[in-house]
Amino acid sequence: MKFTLLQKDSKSKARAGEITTDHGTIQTPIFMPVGTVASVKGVHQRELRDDINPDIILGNTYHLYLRPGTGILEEAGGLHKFMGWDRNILTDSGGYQVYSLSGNRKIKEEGVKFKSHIDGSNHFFTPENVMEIQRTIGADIIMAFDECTPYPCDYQYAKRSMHLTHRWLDRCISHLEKLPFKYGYSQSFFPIVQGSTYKDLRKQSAEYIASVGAEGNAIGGLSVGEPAEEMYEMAELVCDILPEDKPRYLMGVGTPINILENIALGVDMFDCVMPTRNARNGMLFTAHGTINIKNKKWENDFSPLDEMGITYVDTEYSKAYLRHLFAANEYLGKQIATIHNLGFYLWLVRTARERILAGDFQEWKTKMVQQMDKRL
Ligand code: PRF
Repeated sequence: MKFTLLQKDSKSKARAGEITTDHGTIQTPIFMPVGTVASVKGVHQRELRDDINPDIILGNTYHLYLRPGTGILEEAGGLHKFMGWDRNILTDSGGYQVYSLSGNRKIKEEGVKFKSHIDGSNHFFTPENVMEIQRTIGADIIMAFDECTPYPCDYQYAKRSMHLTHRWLDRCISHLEKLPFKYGYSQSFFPIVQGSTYKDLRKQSAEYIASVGAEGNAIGGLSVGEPAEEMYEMAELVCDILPEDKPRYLMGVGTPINILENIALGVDMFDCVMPTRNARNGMLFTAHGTINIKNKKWENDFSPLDEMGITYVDTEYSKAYLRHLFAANEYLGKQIATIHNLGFYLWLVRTARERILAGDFQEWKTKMVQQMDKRL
């Protein structure tokens, strides 16, 4: 993997860059649509590629391990072949999903014992077997096995958990060295900064993560319920410590406003279920604020879904039509809303990149944040 920093903004800490892997180039800042179970929910791969056009999507180790399982993925020749996606993929390690989804989890030094959210069966994740699973899934970027602390989290717990995440990181790295790539292309490994909302822990964790010299670095444990200002404060502190010549990935963030604010602090990569999940509930993100398409006020509004026309659904369909599809509980409503939202998120990060390269990112960001902070 190669990361090239193309431009640093003069009025903020925003950066524009390029990551090149064996599956192509990722222009940063980037938003990665979430394809948890080898599917970006509601979007056909062809629409994803041709209409939304992301350079990279995300998959989840936790889900793919439980279903279809590593046997099927290995037999298919890896996740890219299995799902018919030949661009980049990043897999999260399960270090978050195991805490948010599975019941009865038990965290020990050795690893995490958990019950499947699908059938209640017992499983055990360790830094070692999670690296093996991610080798078999075959994503281009794979993540360290960490513990994401909840919010709020008392200082002693956050400190112990951060040290555990660091020890697990050492185990991930030494095990990975013994595991060859499986499918003829390389995989890059990103460690994850933790430390909850404590400045001294965040500093210590960022310094430790930076010291391992990985190809890219991630910030975890944020966007878990803390106020946005606290998230920004932690992200800035960590970005200032992480190496400048490596991509920085803020995990699970966030709203369009969160994304622009964190780009301004030096974050390069984002993922979040919000554009897809909220779409399925009838919430549309636009440059002028959010729309609840189920609202009666759209019943006879025959104007285009979004005048900006970023994706074809924006001009092809009216608000009244989409509202009708949601009222009738038609699958197509969720699909159209998902394409719109992902199109908008990708437009947002692409435009941020253009503005960074053009030198007026800060002015554009201030205007956009103000504009988007509305309910239409
Ligand atoms: N760790 C991992 N994945 C994550 C997170 C984390 O802390 C978060 C936190 N917002 C989202 N996804 N491994």
